[in-house]
This record gives sequence, structure tokens and C-alpha cells, in this order.
Amino acid sequence: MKILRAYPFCAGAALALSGLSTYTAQASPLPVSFIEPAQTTKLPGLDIGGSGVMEDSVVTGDFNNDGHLDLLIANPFTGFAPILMLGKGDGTFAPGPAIAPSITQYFGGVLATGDFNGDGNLDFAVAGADFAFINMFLGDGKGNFKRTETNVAFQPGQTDMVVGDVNRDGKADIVLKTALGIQVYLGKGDGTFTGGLNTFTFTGRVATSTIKLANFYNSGTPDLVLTDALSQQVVAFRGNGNGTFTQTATAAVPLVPGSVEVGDFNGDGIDDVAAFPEFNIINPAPGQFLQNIAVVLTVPPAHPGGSIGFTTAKYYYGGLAPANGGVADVNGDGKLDLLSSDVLGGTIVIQLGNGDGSFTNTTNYVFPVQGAGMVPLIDAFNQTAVTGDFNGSGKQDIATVIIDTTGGLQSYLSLLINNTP
Ligand SMILES: [Ca+2]
Ligand SMILES: [Ca+2]
Ligand SMILES: [Ca+2]
Ligand SMILES: [Ca+2]
Repeated sequence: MKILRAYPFCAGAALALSGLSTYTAQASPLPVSFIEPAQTTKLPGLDIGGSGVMEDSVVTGDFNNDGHLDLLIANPFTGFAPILMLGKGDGTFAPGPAIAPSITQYFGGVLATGDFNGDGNLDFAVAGADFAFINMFLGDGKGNFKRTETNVAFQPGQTDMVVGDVNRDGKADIVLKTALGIQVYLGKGDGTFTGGLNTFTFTGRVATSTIKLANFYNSGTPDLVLTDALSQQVVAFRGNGNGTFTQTATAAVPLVPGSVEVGDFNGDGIDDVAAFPEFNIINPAPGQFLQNIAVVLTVPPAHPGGSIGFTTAKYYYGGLAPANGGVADVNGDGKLDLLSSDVLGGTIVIQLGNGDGSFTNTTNYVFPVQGAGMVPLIDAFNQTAVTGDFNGSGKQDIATVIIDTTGGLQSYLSLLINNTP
């Protein structure tokens, strides 16, 4: 094990990086710290473009029921199946059983997991921009999957997908972002879904970037939030409990139409929203370098039955061209923190939550880059990052896919193991 290369951020520092030796440890006590595992992992079959930078192109779950978190990584550019990396429980991963290719292509590479047939084993679904339907894979609890094509006429242009029980029948449902807007597919509990024209279809937000289920109303029914690139808004929907949603509140997030994350940032029991600019390096907050994460706090309804509201967006540093964000409590203080995958800078930007809805950026962590001479910004780019406890320490670790542009776009799994005291 070696100490992670970490450096305090200052404007322009990332642009000046000439090699890994330039990174220095921060002198003052860190509120959160990470180490880099000795093992490095080349991702098999992921050799022409990585997992993509789409929201939810890497997901976690225990797919072989051994108690250790695994990673499922989309493979959108080859037309091949996603890659399963089985966690060993010590912070390292090994390739799992190969997943059989589909009769359709996988271009797009949006993943969602859930137990779609109620057998206690994690299943997953793959959606993509050119799909007319979703590829469904039912897990056997040992890391093997059986592919089933749904017979539902899913709309094409799928760019995000989330799983939850939106009609409260105990069966996992899918909410899909398509070229037409938002579509809901209700799970039958046997791995198949009903949907299309028979279920909720919201066509008012065709420029939706990404979606998340959220808890805005404490109703027991998942609510929904999306980012809309056209109106430059965060848009909240109330879950009606029957698989439909009603738009309830919007917040302006100028120039931040990308990925959306939710979490209770101020401890009032309802979710707040963070929007990440998704490759947008334009600075929405004038005069502040790359202050490009927009955070809006949810204002509870003033009276029973009323609508939530949103506060005016506050902006935080998110790095150079962030692909996606994440929400986790990485320093273990019980307050949710924000993570930004800074693609061009090759770092993970951590905004530590103060518990009152505000955030403090202390240190940015450089992803371990495998491959001789590879350096962030020049020839290695990190993609979507996910968090999870990968070594059983009780602390949130970070995994991402790194693309090495020097070697035929080979991809590596890069890990930051949390060693915060
Ligand atoms: Ca596992
Ligand atoms: Ca299952
Ligand atoms: Ca359901
Ligand atoms: Ca925290």
C-alpha cells in the first residue's frame, strides 16, 4: 500500500501537472483521506472507449451473494455485454463470469439494478440511446445472468434509468428517460414489465438529461427529479403512488443541465438536489473558477397537501468537465458529501457537507492511474465514479473507470480506499 497522491487544489494546478511525482501530501489534517490499493485492474474487453461518461454507467451491488460489493460496468462502445467485476471484500476486484451478449447492441450503456423477479438475487437492466427495448438480465445469485428481452415497446433515445417501487405493490419498477421524456414501466414481479402507452408518460421535458428517484414528500412513494437542459432547470415531481407523477417544483440551474443527485443535505428529513454540469466547463457562477455544481435545497410544503419549493441555487467547485456526480458520507460524520468526477483533471472533487445544506471543498483526490507514464489530463481520463464500502471498513470507498488514451483506449478500474481515521 502506498499513500495516495493527493494535492490541495489551487486554480490552474491541474493544468500544470507534468507527472505523478508533482503530487504532495497535504500537511494539515485531512477531514477525509484515501489510499490506493497495491493491485491494479485492467478491465477485460473494455478496450475501445471505456464505460462512457453517462450517468449510471457503473453500478454497485452484491451480484454473487458473498457479502462483498461488486461492480457492473457498462461497455457501450463495443456492442458487447457489461462487465462484472466481483469484489473480494478487501478492496480489490476480479473479473466475474462473462455476460452473454444480447441480440441487440448495447450502445448507450445505462445500467440499473434491482430484484426484478423477486427471487432475492440482484438482476440488472441495460438501456441505450438506440434501443427500442430494454435488455433485462436475471441473476442466479452466483454472478451468472440469463438474458431476457422484454416484449415491451420501450421508447428509443434512452439515456437514464432508475429502479424503484413507484406504485407500491412490492415489485421493482423502472423509470426511463427516453427521447420522448419520462416513461414508467411497472414490474410484474417475474422479470417482465408493462409499460408504453399504458403507463405514465411525461412528454413535457424532452431535453431531460438525467433522472433520480427522491423523497420530497415523506409519503412512502418515491418522488422524481430530473435536470432539463432546454429550460436549464431542476424539475421535481411528486409520486402519486400508482406509477404516475405530478410536476411540483422547479429551480433554475443556469448552464448546469447534466446529471442530478439527491440527498438530505440539511438534515430536515427530505431530499435536496445537486446538479452537475456534465462536461460543461463553462462557469455558471461568474468570477469563481469552475464553480459548476449547483445545489438547491428543498423547502417543505407550507401546509399539508402543499407543494415543495426550492431555494436559489448555490454553486460549488466541481472540477474540469465533470462527467457525473455522487452523494455519500465519505468522512463518516453523518453529513452527506458531494463527489464530482472531474474527467479532464483526472481527480475526484470532494465537497464535504456541513450539515446545513452548504459544502466545503478541502482536497481533491487524484485517481490512481495504472499504466506507465499515464497522467491525468494528458492521457488518462476518469469516467463515472461510484461509492461503496469495498473492503468492509465501514467507510465509503470510490471506484471509477479510467481510460488510457495511449494504449488503444484500454480501460482500468481505479480505486480510492477510504482510510479516514
Ligand atoms: Ca459480491
Ligand atoms: Ca432476481
Ligand atoms: Ca411496483
Ligand atoms: Ca460527511
